[in-house]
Amino acid sequence: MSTQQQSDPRPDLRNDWTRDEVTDLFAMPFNDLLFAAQTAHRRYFDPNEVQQSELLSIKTGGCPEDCGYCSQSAKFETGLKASKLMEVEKVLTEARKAKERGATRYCMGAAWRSPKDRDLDAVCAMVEGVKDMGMEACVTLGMLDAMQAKRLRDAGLDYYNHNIDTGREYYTDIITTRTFDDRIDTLAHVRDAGIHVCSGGIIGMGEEQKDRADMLMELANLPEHPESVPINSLMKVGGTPLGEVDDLDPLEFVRTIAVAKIMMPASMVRLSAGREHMSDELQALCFLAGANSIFVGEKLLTTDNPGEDHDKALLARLGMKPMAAHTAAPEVKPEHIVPSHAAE
Ligand code: SAM
Ligand code: DTB
Ligand code: SF4
Repeated sequence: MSTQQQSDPRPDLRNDWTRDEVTDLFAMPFNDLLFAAQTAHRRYFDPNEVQQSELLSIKTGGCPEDCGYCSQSAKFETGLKASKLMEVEKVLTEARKAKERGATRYCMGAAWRSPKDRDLDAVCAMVEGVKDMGMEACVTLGMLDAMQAKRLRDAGLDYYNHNIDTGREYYTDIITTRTFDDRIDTLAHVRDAGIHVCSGGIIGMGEEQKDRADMLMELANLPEHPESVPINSLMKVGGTPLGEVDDLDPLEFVRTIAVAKIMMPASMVRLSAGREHMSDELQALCFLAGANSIFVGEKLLTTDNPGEDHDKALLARLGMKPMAAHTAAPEVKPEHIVPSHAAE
């Protein structure tokens, strides 16, 4: 056997998923699906570790986009008070508190369609300040062009969050002010600049299972898998078009996490928005399905999150520990390296 054959350590990272294959994953018996997802997860990660990020809305509300789920769109009456971009020092004071609470990554979100150049100066200063504290920095600012992505990279940005939100076909039911391909273009600029990609979507927006399958297929078939895949459960916001949508079966949410992990096993799958309304038992199932990253703290951007005390107790009950900060892609664990022909 040649060294070449033996040394392909990540034969399960595919970018050629078909809709039929993903449909078949969703159709698996629940126990088989969770077993497959947990097995895939253990090839790359310690199953008892969870990465913790904290979020801050650095520019809230008044957004010109019409994302049908969002409290911050100026198109809907949600009762949210809009505010302008926070001062750099105020953001860094909040970041310091997050670090003391145990966050290893600080994520700053702005309700923009895309950032203006003078705003980007301030955001770059925030990124530099967060990095100086020894945390990873993540921002989500809307659409970026290639130059803006390079500026953020030069400031030391580790991750850029930009969600595709749902499948390509359902996208136009949710957002009309930009296209699905606009999102894909920004992801390419982020990747080309050398920033880690954080991209996922929202479950429970009235979509069908095929839309969830399409969303995961789009993410997994990008030239490289996003390093971080946030799966949000819709936080229903009164006044938005999705404020009264029917609840989705929570086990279907778990299924979506499991399918994401099987398709993108080396990626961190983030159990994102919606934990506030989930039981501890449901969250435990999400971890079993391969989620290994959460947002901590009392607030997400504008909606509630379980808070420090509850999360500490939950992780203690599950014997889970915080993951140390690291930005490199995980290597497959040595005991799991298989000759490439064995994966065919
Ligand atoms: N304006 C930027 C953008 O859209 O890319 C950044 C901020 S935006 C609030 C970040 C992401 O949060 C969205 O892409 C969406 O996936 C998620 N999100 C927003 N509102 C949500 C809600 N009500 N429930 C669940 N996820 C939500
Ligand atoms: C992501 O996928 N989820 C986070 C983060 N990326 C920026 C945001 C969730 C927002 C939930 C609604 C709110 O708090 O406004
Ligand atoms: Fe604006 Fe982002 Fe909310 Fe869409 S999700 S309305 S782009 S803040």
